Amino acid sequence: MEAYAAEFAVEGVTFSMQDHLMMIDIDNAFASAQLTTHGACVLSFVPKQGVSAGCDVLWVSPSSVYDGSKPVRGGIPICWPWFGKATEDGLPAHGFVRNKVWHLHHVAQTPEGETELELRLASDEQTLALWPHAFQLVLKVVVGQHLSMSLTTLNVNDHDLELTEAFHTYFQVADSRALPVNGLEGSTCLDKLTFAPGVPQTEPLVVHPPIDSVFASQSGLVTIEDKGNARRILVSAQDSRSKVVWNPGPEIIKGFADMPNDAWPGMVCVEAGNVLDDAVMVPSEQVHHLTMTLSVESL
Ligand code: TA6
Repeated sequence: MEAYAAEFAVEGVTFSMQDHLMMIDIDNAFASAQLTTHGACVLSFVPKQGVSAGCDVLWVSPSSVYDGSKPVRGGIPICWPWFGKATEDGLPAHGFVRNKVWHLHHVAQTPEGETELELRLASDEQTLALWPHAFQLVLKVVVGQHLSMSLTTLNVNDHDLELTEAFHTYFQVADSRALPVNGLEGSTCLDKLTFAPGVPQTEPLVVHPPIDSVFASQSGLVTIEDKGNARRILVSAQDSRSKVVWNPGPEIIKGFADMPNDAWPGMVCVEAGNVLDDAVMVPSEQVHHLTMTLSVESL
């Protein structure tokens, strides 16, 4: 922590420890934000202007664990190089990079007063034991009026890489019951709770927890109508062909030790990525970028 503080003496950027995790706090003219190097997870984004001033866009569970044994429950965990359950027993769900400590490579203030950060992770003995491919990952985060994130996968192998991935974003909402999520129309909805065959999504989604659905072949803007906070959250993603919407509801949440039983109405996950059949093929020596921007406007 001291080494980072000495290396990155950038205005409005401070470092601290929460239990075993290193926290990076950002405070600039546009917003405050928090990241942890554990999983390169953005944990908070609070705009300073507009309808969302002072109100976090992201949700973090009050019973999250910060001992490094598992990802923090909330914020924007990175699922990579697979999304969801692993195909082999004994491998972690949602890949392994959300549970690795990333290296902070760069922090700077832009001429406009935004704060940009870059975190990196490369394959090592432990990751090669879980997934036998070398890789380099770069996460760029820009904290400004909007929160922008870009995850770059560099395939350093002499073979192609197939992967699935997602920014598994937990949004804070006033009430997730009957919450409209717009923009999923035209995609194919695959219900992971019923395993029913995919059906075309013809209407704006009305979230009735529990929900755990993949929206395949969806690459457009998605908006969350957070009526109780009088705000619309915009999720804009590039090179993302899938979205996932998740809320455990009152029963499934009881199986999560790191979420209070009554937490489900205050959150919803809307995840941008490439999952299931929307898997990405990264050719040898090539890069792939998954990019997402979160912004907020008045309803
Ligand atoms: O994205 C939805 C989902 O895959 C759900 O099935 C649910 O289990 C959730 O993610 C949380 O997964 P985690 O591995 O973080 O407990």
